[in-house]
Order: sequence, then structure tokens, then C-alpha cells
Amino acid sequence: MSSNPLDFLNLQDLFKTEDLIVRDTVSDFVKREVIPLLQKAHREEVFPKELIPRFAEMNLLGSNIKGYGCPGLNSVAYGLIMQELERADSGIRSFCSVQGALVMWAIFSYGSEEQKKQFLPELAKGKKIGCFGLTEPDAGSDPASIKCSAKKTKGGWILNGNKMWITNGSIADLAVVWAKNSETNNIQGFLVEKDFKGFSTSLMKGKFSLRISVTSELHFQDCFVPDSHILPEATALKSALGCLNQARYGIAWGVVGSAMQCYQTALEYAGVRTSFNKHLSSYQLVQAKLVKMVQEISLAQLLNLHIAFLKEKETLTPEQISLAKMNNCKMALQTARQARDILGANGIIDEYPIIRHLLNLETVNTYEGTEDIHRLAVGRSLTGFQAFKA
Ligand code: TGC
Ligand code: FAD
Repeated sequence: MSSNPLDFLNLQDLFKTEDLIVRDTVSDFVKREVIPLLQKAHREEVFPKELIPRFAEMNLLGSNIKGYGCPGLNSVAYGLIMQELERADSGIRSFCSVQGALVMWAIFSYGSEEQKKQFLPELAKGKKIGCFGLTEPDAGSDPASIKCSAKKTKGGWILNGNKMWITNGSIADLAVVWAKNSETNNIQGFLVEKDFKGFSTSLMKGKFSLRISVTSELHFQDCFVPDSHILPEATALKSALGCLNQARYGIAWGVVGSAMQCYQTALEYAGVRTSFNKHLSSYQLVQAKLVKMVQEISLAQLLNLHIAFLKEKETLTPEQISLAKMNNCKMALQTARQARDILGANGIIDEYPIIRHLLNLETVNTYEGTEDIHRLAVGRSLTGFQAFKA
């Protein structure tokens, strides 16, 4: 029998010792402190906020940013953190992704020195929670068509419009908001604090996916944002898309964690459950499903290691990230579906993690660019023709 069915190709021989320490530390934390909270949180549709100080103590917020209270971990260690967090739940990884890859990264990449010093250490310590507002009710896949407007006024800007589907929105102290300059039509980035007049949020309830994650609408009604809170280097749509690259990279790693958890559960279950007087795992059809899972997980793990290598070399392109996000989300969704099947009726009950992962992965395959949007992004880079629009 395989000595480590979760690392069939023994890829961990390629990791540095310090990366393995990071992985194992986060894995222990997840098993001891995160997983025990999930069944209740998922049933009640609440985020387990008590974990936020622990995320900070464990350096999980902005862990690949250098300086400003962040540890500056390499791309493999960062990816392994995402993988281990998502083995628990995509909503747990989402919380850390939004805080680190979308909010902190936006400030780190496009903010002034004052903004970095003011916000990054507090965000790293979990003293402030952030959210990232790009999507609107009528603009998801096509962010160039957002309507949220920013009009220059004395000493600042006036924001009007609505954002929808915003992770952490209602619990955020600080929102990175993308709005169109009403004179130039350029998309610009703003930092909106929760007590700014004219800014409000509303919680979106009734999700059957990512239930432990807070999802909200953001509303701006003549909301005044002082000049000190415009991100000076975030001056176009490509600035927002630059943040998405960071988050999509983390998702490519994260969903492999979900797939690993589903596959491990199915493998163990098939080893003890009997049907027609034999263990499920002794049947060829069940083995075929388990082999398909380990085959796809192993290929996704290899892909992640390679994009980490490219990211460290600073040659990783958006289209390569699209390929990895698209492939690994689909792979995780298919793995979760096969794992659910192996558990029969037990596959739909929350005593096991599979159905929760399966439902979560429907969101993860959609947010940060749907599967088809990434397919089209890769298609454009292959052919030179964009097939997004007329
Ligand atoms: P397009 O003409 O392709 O691009 C406009 C400009 O941006 C550049 N660019 C990028 N730059 C950096 N990174 C990328 N990934 C980039 N993609 C494009 C591009 O070179 C161009 O630059 P320039 O200098 O020529 O102006 O723009 P388009 O309007 O045709 O749209 C392209 C498309 C569809 C790929 C893009 O807009 C897209 O990615 N759509 C998907 C939207 C999306 O992913 N939204 C995510 C919202 S945030 C979220 O979901 C958080 S979930 C959080 C959680 O809980 O984890
Ligand atoms: P649409 O753009 O309406 O797409 C619907 C369908 O049409 C999809 O299948 C899509 O692939 C297809 N489609 C669209 N355009 C084309 C085309 N040109 N060619 C072919 N097919 C096309 N956004 C944020 O800004 N911040 C967040 O924190 C955030 N968190 C989220 C959390 C959750 C739980 C969810 C579900 C979403 C979140 N989002 C967030 C929004 C997410 O990024 C969008 O839902 C996503 O980009 C897709 O947009 P849409 O839902 O409007 O779908």
C-alpha cells in the first residue's frame, strides 16, 4: 500500500525543510482548532470570528508580503498555507485570501508609504478586517462595466453605487473599493473605512455554498472619501486584476486541500465499509474512482509546485494562473463529487466533510473569475483573438 496516499508522487522531497514546517504547523492548527468549529458554523451560517486572532498569531494574514509586520514567506510556503486552510473549509481560506491577497496586497502594491504604515500592520495582526469590492449587481465577469462612480470634490472624492457578493463585507473595518472616475472613466482604487458617512453594508443570507463565510452588499450614497484614502498607484482596471492574480494563485493551491480532504475521507470509508460481504475498496469500480482522484490531485500538486517556481522567478503570467485556477477548481469539484458517491447516503450528511466541500467548491469555481472566463483568457493568449465580447 502507498506509504502516503495524500502525496502519491512523494513531492514533499522537493520542498525545503522550512516549507514543510510551515505546512505541518498549519495542518496541526487546522485539525486542533478549526475543524472542530465547522459543523456548527456551517449549520448556523456564521463565521467563527474567534479564529481571527489565532490566524494573526500564526502569521496567516498577508504571509507572503515582506515588511510592515508580515513574514515574507516564499510562494511554496504560502501555497501550502492555503492548501491546509482549505482542507478545513473554503470559507476559512477565503477569509485569509481576501485579507492578505486582495486587501493587504492592494495596499502593498498600490498604496502610499503612509497608507502601508497605517494599515498593513493592523491588518496583519487581525485588528482590522478588510474586504475587496469589485463585483456589482450588474457587473461580475465584466468588471470594466462597473457603475460605482467616484467624483472629485474639494479634499476628496464622492462615491455612489453598490457592490454585491463581497466576502467579509459586513465585518470589515476597511473596504478596498473599485470605482469609475466620473471624468476620465478610469477605474480607481479607494480605501473606505467602515464609519465613513454614506457607507453601509447588508448581509447576504441563504447561501447553500460557503456558508461559514460572510458575504455582503456594500452601499455608497454620496460617501466622502478623503484624498488620503485614494490608492495612488491603483489607476486602472489592471490594478484590480493584479490583486486577483494573487488571490487566484492561492485558490489554485487551496482547492487541492479540499480535494485531498474529500479523497482521504473516501479512501478511509471504502476501506471499512462492506457491501455484498466485501470492502468497498476491493471492488474495481471503486478503485477506479480512487485512482482517478489521486491521479488528478497529484497532477494538480505538480502544477502548483511549478507555478510557485515561476512566481518566485517573477515570470508567472496571468494566463498561467488562469490555467491553474481553472484546472484545479474543476479537479476539486469532480473529486468531491466522486468522493460523495463512494460514501453513498453518508456522503450527503455533515458528519463527513465532503458535502460541505462539494457545495463550497461551486462558489470557488465561480468567484475570482468563472471557469469559462479563465478558459477564454487562456484561449485569447493561445490564439490572439478575444472571445469575451462582440
Ligand atoms: P482586458 O482588456 O483583458 O484587460 C484590461 C487591462 O488589464 C490587463 N489585465 C491584467 N493585468 C493583470 N492581471 C490580470 N489578470 C489581467 N488581466 C488583464 C490587460 O493587459 C489590460 O491592460 P492594458 O494595459 O491593455 O489596459 O479586460 P477585459 O475588460 O477584456 O476583461 C478581461 C477579463 C474578463 C479576463 C477580466 O476582466 C476578468 O478577469 N474577469 C473576471 C472578474 C473576476 O475575476 N472578478 C473577481 C472579483 S473578486 C472576487 O471574486 C473575490 S472572491 C474572494 C474570496 O472570498 O476568496
Ligand atoms: P456572470 O458574469 O453573470 O456570469 C454568469 C455565467 O455567464 C457564468 O457561467 C460565466 O462564465 C458566463 N459568462 C459571462 N460572460 C461570458 C462571456 N463573455 N462568454 C462566455 N460566458 C460568459 N466579488 C468581489 O468583488 N469581491 C468578493 O469578495 C467576492 N466574494 C464572493 C463570494 C462569493 C460567495 C461569491 C459567490 C462571489 C463573490 N464575488 C466577489 C463575486 C464573483 O467574483 C463573481 O460572482 C464572479 O466574478 C462571476 O460574476 P457573476 O456572478 O456576475 O456571473
